[in-house]
Amino acid sequence: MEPPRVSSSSQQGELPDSSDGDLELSAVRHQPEGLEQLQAQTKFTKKELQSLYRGFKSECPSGRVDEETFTLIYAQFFPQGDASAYAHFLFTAFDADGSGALCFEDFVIGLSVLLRGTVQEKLNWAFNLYDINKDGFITKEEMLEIMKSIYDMMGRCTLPALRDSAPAEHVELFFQKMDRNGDGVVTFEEFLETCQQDEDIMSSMQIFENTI
Ligand SMILES: [Ca+2]
Ligand SMILES: [Ca+2]
Ligand SMILES: [Ca+2]
Repeated sequence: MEPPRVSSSSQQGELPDSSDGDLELSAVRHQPEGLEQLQAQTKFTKKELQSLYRGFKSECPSGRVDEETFTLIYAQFFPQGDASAYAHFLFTAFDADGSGALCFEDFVIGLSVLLRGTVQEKLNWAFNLYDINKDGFITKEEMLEIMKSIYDMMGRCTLPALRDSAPAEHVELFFQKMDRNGDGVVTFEEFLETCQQDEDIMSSMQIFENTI
């Protein structure tokens, strides 16, 4: 593959230095136009983006992470449980363009929301994660799948009081609060309104944040 040379770009001089020729070529191929755009799309500075990019490329020289690799990496953080189901939902949420692979942009755009986003942006991201079929509504079935995957991932030993019914109870509680008009589904408006008014839910969102 022929790396396009963007010799006229003044940004080229600011690319991360690297003794690894391959990495440098990839950086040249990837960064010049992407970097400006990513600065606009995220809340990271150019320096932060460059540093994130170096980390990404050293972990993932191809510049793409498929779901299998993502799951393997993610599962290492939860050796006591089975993280594969939750990793799938996370992968889908990060893969905003639905390409089936995570590129650097997918990662930093997601990370920017999760680390630097406003409450509303974070909640929007969470809603999208819970809305498995992306139709704009969270159903009980979707919420149950997510809850089960989180409980599976945590493993039984870390939550000693855990019972088999716990995910379903968690979902019932969630719906009692969230489904404000009682039609059986939760819209983003309901989700947002409830979360912003309810400190319990905001703190239970920690479960979610801690598992990212
Ligand atoms: Ca993608
Ligand atoms: Ca849905
Ligand atoms: Ca509703």
